[in-house]
Amino acid sequence: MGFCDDVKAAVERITASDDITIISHIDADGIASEAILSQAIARAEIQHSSVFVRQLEPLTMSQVPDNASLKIFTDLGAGQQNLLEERGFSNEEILIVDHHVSQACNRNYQQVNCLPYGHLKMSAAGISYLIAKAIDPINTDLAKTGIIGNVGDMMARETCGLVGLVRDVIVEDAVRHKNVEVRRRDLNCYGISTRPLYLSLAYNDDPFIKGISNNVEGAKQFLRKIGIKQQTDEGRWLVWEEYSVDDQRTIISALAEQLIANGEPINRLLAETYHFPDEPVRTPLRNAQEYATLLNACGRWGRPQVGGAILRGDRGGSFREAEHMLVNHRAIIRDLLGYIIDSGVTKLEWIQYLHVGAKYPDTIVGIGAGMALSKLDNSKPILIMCTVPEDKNLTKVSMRTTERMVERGVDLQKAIGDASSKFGGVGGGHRIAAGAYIPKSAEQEFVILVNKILGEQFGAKSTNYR
Ligand SMILES: [Mn+2]
Repeated sequence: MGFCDDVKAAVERITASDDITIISHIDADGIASEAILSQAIARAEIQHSSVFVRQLEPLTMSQVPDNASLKIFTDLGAGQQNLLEERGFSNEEILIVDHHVSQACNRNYQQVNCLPYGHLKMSAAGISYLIAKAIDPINTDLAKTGIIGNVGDMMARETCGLVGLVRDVIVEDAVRHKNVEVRRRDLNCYGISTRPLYLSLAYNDDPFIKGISNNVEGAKQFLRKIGIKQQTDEGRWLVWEEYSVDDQRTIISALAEQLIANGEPINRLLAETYHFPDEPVRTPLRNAQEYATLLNACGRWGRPQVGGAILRGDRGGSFREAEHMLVNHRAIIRDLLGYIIDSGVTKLEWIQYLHVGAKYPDTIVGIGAGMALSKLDNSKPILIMCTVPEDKNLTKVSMRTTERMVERGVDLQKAIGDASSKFGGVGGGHRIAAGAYIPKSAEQEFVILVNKILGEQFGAKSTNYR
């Protein structure tokens, strides 16, 4: 059995089903995977519905419906098969479409996973596309979405372009379908459709170009010096994709010279990029990288369905909503930061905590917690709770501390993991930043337990520390 056989077997399962539930992840790859599979399934006239989850763990499993449908897990599931087993799912109910490492499990759930076959540079959207195409060749229009998912999952980053099966099959299908244009030797730089060129260059540090990377004024001067027009006659800043091929060549050679002058390699200056000629110019929809960022913004704000609607062609309300989430990202975090400072935290002996309710999405709360810590007493780790929109019985907990506290023995991943397991939850993260889902009814007990564990961690390292 090879990877292709697994794809074929999945197609047989799907086309033999009369009701399907897709359970997918809320990042760009998960949103793209869901969009590809659900469109292919809809075109095959099979009844279906979709659920998005932030992660698959004991307390979020209840979002997976308990019905007779075939459950297709995309971009997740491979590493959580014991959870599916605990939930009592039989082999007949489950199909896993994933590119993450598999977890050993007593039940042998059917899976399409590229990883064991050595396809390391393929994301779940890539596998989903191969399945969609095998369901019906009419689905090659979805190759574009497959590319967005793969690029969103960083499959093109290391190799400066997509490689392997994704390059040979999905990109080629998309080019034949004419909704994707490949530029083989384009500038390896983010923001080519929406950012003024000098900002694109200044914000880019791969490769790091001395005098330009992290140097907004330097980037502007560099373009001026080589005689590149930066603004339209009306004063609007030009973006990379608006420049003529000649101008682009001039800029790339000048950048290469700059790298060589500094004794730096030029191998990462160019990359293969994926452009979408059928999308409106100067929008994030024009290239795979920025499109994926837009989808990630939707997921981060708890609105993956908005990203899905855009992938299905909505250029009205959904696109405007996604752009708002993308553009106002910083403003909303600032707002959250202000809210944390204004409402104030409750201090216990070893931690400080706050509940922000439903005011902010749980995906943002961790970022706000980290920023708030720099404005508060940072000798105590901060713990922030918020409600989970999909499940009113759940609370999301985020914790942050500083490098100095980690040196003193603080391990938030362990603290939050140990504490949440007492209440049936699972914690994850790192020593310096961690999060968990807990039952809403356990909030107070949880906070007290985390405080106690943190006290032990501080105590174990230095009994004198106060
Ligand atoms: Mn993925």
